[in-house]
Amino acid sequence: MEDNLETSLTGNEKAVIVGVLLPGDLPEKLDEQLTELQSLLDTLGVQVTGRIVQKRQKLTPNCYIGVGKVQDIKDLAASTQAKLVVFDHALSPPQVRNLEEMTQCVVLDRTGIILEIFSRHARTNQAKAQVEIAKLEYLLPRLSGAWSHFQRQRGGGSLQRGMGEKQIEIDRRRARERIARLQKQLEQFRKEKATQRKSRSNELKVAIVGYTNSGKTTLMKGLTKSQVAPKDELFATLETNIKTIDPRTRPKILLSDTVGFIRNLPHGLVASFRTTLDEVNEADLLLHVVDVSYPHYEDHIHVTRSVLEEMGAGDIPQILVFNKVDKLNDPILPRILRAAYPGCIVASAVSEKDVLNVREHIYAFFRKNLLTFRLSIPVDNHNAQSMVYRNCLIIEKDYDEEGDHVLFHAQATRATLAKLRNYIVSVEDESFLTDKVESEP
Ligand SMILES: Nc1nc2c(ncn2[C@@H]2O[C@H](COP(=O)(O)OP(=O)(O)OP(=O)(O)O)[C@@H](O)[C@H]2O)c(=O)[nH]1
Ligand SMILES: [Mg+2]
Repeated sequence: MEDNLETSLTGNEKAVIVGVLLPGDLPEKLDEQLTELQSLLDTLGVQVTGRIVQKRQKLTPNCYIGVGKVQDIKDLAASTQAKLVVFDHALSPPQVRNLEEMTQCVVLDRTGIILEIFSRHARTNQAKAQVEIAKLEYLLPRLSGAWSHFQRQRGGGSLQRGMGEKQIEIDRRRARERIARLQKQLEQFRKEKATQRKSRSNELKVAIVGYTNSGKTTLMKGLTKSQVAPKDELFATLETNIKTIDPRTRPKILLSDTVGFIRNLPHGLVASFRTTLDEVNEADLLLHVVDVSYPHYEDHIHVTRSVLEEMGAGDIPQILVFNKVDKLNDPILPRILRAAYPGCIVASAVSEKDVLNVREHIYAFFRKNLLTFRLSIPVDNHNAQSMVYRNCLIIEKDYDEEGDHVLFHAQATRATLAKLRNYIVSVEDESFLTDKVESEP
């Protein structure tokens, strides 16, 4: 089955990219979007040999753009030896078929390209299953031979049209069966992850989110000093990576880096990446990283916010981190940003000083949300004491006069305090976070 659906590009292809300017669209914006499409293709190793832009009043259902323009595409592709034509918009399966016939090229749309990148970058079984589902769902209605003829073409055969109706039916059925199997597998992963998350319920969780390539992994690396390699590629990270921000803090603060977002992220992908994105949904705080060196960064903010909304994570508190300021060298910009987005951080993820500042903001956020309290725990209750050592920031430890109770003055989240409720002596209003940490005896 998978062989029939194999769409992987070899990496040496040349492509012509196509964008459509509709009434009300700004030409510069389309230009930026095509540049983004070009970097998506670049990530796949596909070389773009030319761009075609058409102004249109409306899109035509049969081949999306005008017939004259299709001829231009065909000529440009032929003169630059491009075998691929990539549209910035989503195309319907019949449109792809018509366009392929007319241009004698393999026609792909943006969704297909994004899926291809995801599929190349998937490393864990979970990510692989998630991508495969999205890809199969995308390909199902397109199983008319368009993709498999690409295979044949790559194999050196001539450009043939279609495969037998019967074969298509068989392939569709097999695709559906495979999707069902993969979904079952994912459900199992989800359950395992939910159990893992439960065991971390006393910890504070920060998820780093943002547009792809905004610098999430770089910031994660700086904040945790871990060796997660950032890459100048779109969708370099597909799995969730979780690390403690500083192993000494109590409660522990866990940081997770995850898959980036993009304009028109295929819906199938958002749905199948639910397991990965669960980490975001359960975070106490989101660090929303924005690449401010991109001229239309506001669009990226908007896209990220709407994907978060779609995932049901729109209400989680967010700190905006305007990243890559070092690339701009604009002394006024930080002030403008702070005025326009109160509470934001302006930073460069490659500057140690800036990363420390981000960390301070995270601590400050939680400081506001921690409770300070006094506990009295029987000396022989090792379970409760160990919970205090693991999950609370201990300000002071003492013994009562008889020496049969340990007295803690400490801070923790509401969830932790709820678990220690039997030992509470008092809860204070004001709270503060210190770096003083006592280690477990
Ligand atoms: N100059 C500069 N480059 C940065 C900064 N932050 C990240 N980069 C670079 O930007 C590129 C993308 O960074 P990543 O950290 O991989 O971005 P990401 O958001 O994790 O990307 P995906 O996982 O692909 O969604 C890398 O080449 C980084 O070295 C910064 O503050 N300044
Ligand atoms: Mg990343």
